[in-house]
Amino acid sequence: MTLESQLIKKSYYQMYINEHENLQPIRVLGDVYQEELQKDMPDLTSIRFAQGEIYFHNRDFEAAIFKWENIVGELELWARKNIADAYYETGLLSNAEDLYLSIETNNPTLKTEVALQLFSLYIERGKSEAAVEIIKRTIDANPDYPNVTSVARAYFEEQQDWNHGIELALNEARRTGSLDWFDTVNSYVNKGVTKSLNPNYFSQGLFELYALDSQMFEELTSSLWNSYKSEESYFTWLKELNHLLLNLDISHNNHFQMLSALHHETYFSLINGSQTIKTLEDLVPDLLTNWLRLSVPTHTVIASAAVLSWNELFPTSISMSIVSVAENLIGETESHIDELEECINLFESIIRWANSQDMGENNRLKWMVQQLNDFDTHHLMITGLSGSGKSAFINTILGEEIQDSPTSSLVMFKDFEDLNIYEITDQETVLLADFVQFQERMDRRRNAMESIIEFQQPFPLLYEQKLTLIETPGLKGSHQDRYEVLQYLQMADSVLFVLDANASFTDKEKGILSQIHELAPDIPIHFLLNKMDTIANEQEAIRIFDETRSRIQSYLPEAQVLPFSSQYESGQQLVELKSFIQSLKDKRNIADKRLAKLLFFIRTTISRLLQKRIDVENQLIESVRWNEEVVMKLNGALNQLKDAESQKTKAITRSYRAIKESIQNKITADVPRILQECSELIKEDSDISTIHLELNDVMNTRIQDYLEQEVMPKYFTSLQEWIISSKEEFEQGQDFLNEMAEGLNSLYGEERINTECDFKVLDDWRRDTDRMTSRFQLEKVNILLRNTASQFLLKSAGKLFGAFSQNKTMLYKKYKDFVKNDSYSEPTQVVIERFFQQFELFEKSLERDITMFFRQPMKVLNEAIEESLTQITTNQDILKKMNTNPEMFRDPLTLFEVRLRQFEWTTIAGKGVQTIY
Ligand SMILES: Nc1nc2c(ncn2[C@@H]2O[C@H](COP(=O)(O)OP(=O)(O)OP(=O)(O)O)[C@@H](O)[C@H]2O)c(=O)[nH]1
Ligand SMILES: [Mg+2]
Repeated sequence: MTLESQLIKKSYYQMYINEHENLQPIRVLGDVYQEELQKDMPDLTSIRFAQGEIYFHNRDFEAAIFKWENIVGELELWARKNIADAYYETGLLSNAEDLYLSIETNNPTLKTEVALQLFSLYIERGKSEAAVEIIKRTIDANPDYPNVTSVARAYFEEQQDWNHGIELALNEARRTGSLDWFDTVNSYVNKGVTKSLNPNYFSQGLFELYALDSQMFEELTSSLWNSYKSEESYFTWLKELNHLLLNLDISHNNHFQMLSALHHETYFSLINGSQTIKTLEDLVPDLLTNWLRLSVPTHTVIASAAVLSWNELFPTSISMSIVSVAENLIGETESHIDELEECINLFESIIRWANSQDMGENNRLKWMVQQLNDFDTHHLMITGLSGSGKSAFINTILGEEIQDSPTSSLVMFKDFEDLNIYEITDQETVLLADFVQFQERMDRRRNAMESIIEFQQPFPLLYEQKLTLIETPGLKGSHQDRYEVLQYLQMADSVLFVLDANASFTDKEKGILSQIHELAPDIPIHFLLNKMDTIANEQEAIRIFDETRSRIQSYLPEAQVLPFSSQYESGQQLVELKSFIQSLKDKRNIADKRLAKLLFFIRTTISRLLQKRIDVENQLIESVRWNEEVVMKLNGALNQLKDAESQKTKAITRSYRAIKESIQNKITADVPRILQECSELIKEDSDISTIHLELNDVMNTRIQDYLEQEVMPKYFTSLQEWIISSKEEFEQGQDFLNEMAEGLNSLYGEERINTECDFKVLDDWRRDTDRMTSRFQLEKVNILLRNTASQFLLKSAGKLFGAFSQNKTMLYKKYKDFVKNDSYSEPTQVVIERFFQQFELFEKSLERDITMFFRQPMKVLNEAIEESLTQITTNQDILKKMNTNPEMFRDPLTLFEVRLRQFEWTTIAGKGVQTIY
């Protein structure tokens, strides 16, 4: 044992014991002590030090401290450490700490021992920061010292101090190259405690690990990959990883199963449409390069296909050498994927995405893909010119009168245990109630090509022949066929073209056939020479058949021709038909061909969606333009309406005022006369002193009578006339508005603007005028008793008259003159005022009433303007969004195309199956 380890273990005293093993150590040292004392210059230091150890071991700490206290020289610092240990043991932690800290030494062992003691002490005292600090310092200074790193690791793990734990593990792994430490790192990663670290934290370590052990490298890299998957730093990780892998020398002998699978999975999730191309451009080329470099055999084809398809859509993004590796590998290697399933997945993800983009309504397409995915039956499409007898043929072979009128939409006949008839449109699949409903649908001509009928029923022949029939409406021989009937061509595995024996294989039919061939060169076409019964005799029939067949075969050498008549009931015909059907069925692998068709549908779907997007944008632009036009017109209409309203208000109120004025004029003319006429009542014997009072009463009565009997009826009649003329005004206004609404509605294409005015206003007026003119009571007017100067004079005169009767005659005359000649302008005014008083409110509300009349159209126009304006802003917003981020839409479609190309590479290029464009 070295001196240092003795000091560490406090077994320094052993060197005194050696030959005295039988004696008590304390005794042995006691003897040595006595011996030393005998010397001239005794040195008791080492003995005291050793004695201290023994007391310490015997837990006599006080004695131990006493022994160690005065030690100087080489052992002094160890002695101080031991004293601190003793304090530690007795629980005097603070004293212990102070002492440990006071030890300043360059001896690494002592330093480390002190540090380890302090570390434990800090832990015990709960000073975790200090504990971490001291242990880290110790690891830095002396990592190889026994237990230092393991103590630290245990502590960090116990404290769940993962950051320090990882730091320690990774540093130690790198420092020592020990796989155990790498394994520790791996276990931390799997625990999920490294997620928050920047991915580049591990790069150098991984790089070094690769050189040490590629299996461990794969394991740790995969763990890290999985741990970063749902983190924000995921893309940073992928970049870091790309970079790392590119810098490694990876040979094909390495089988990185996990990494290959992760590349596979990551690549597909990256291109699922949720990322922009811009983001992917930075990542995918390197990811694919690395994938191909480390792919395991089961992934080789798909990785190669991924490289090739990505490189096709983003040329030069992947290095030439990798592309040519991919080209070589793809031809040589067997693909291990279930292409069909993947293909259906791709199709479904496109449809899902389309739905999420409000581009749904793909039900018909979905149905078609479903049909293609059913490999159990051969799809025979029966087509031909209208009236060639397709339906009759189908009726004959199915043994039922299913159709008797021209066929209006595509019908698929399938053998099934029950009768189910579905109508499939872009929006939905509807189960038709019964056969009658089916026939109704078939009779309906309009838009029939927009829907498909699936007719399920037990059909023994179809069951036996494993056949599904697709009947098309008659072809027209025009370019329209291509967009209507022939859009479904890819549903067919082969085509049976029905000819009428009376006019077979005409130029029109040849035209159609070349269209079919152009659209689907891969689909075999055969012929049914129908209506053979109509040919006069057998010889002629044979001639026609031979001639037609040779004409057909000179055009389509592979085509077969079968003579047929739905009029024949012979079993022979059916037997021939069955063997004919048998021979139609293509021998080639149906799955491969259907796959090509599915890829065709996916390609069409992608381009349709792109087109749809353009259509949407154009519709939005058009809608904005249209709404702007509408707003302009509506504003014009609104202004006209306002003009009409103010013009009508003016006209109606003016004519009302005119009536009022004429009545006023009448009263102004009549009342003074009536009053003047009252002068007749003044007689010579009238009591001059009271006559004015009597006169005043009479005058009021006469005016009352006048107003009630003469003015009011006249006023009433005028008002009725006025209402009639107002009605005319209103009707005129209504006519004008109706015309305006018609113009606007033709713009809308529907009865959108209703400008019905509120004629109830007139009823209200009628009722009000009736009520107001039915009775009138004039509040008494002070005509002769007014306080004007002349009145006053009269009154005083009255008093005088009484006193001086001799002047009576003269005064009477004068008074009479006065009554007869007075202008009565003031009382007349009062009468007018009182008369019109009750009409005041009515007059005042006229304007408001007229506004009420126009209220509805006003409201309708304002609402329509508001609606159009809202639509303009909404659409402009959508357009703006579409145009600021066009890649949001285009990118996913581009990525779908990448995936499509990939399948084409894996399936078609690999197997020599033709692509359909
Ligand atoms: N004599 C005779 N008449 C037939 C034969 N097949 C069909 N027809 C008649 O030809 C006419 C048209 O027959 P369909 O079966 O409706 O013809 P289609 O090709 O289905 O017509 P579209 O649905 O309009 O394209 C009907 O009047 C049938 O009765 C046949 O083999 N012999
Ligand atoms: Mg038909």
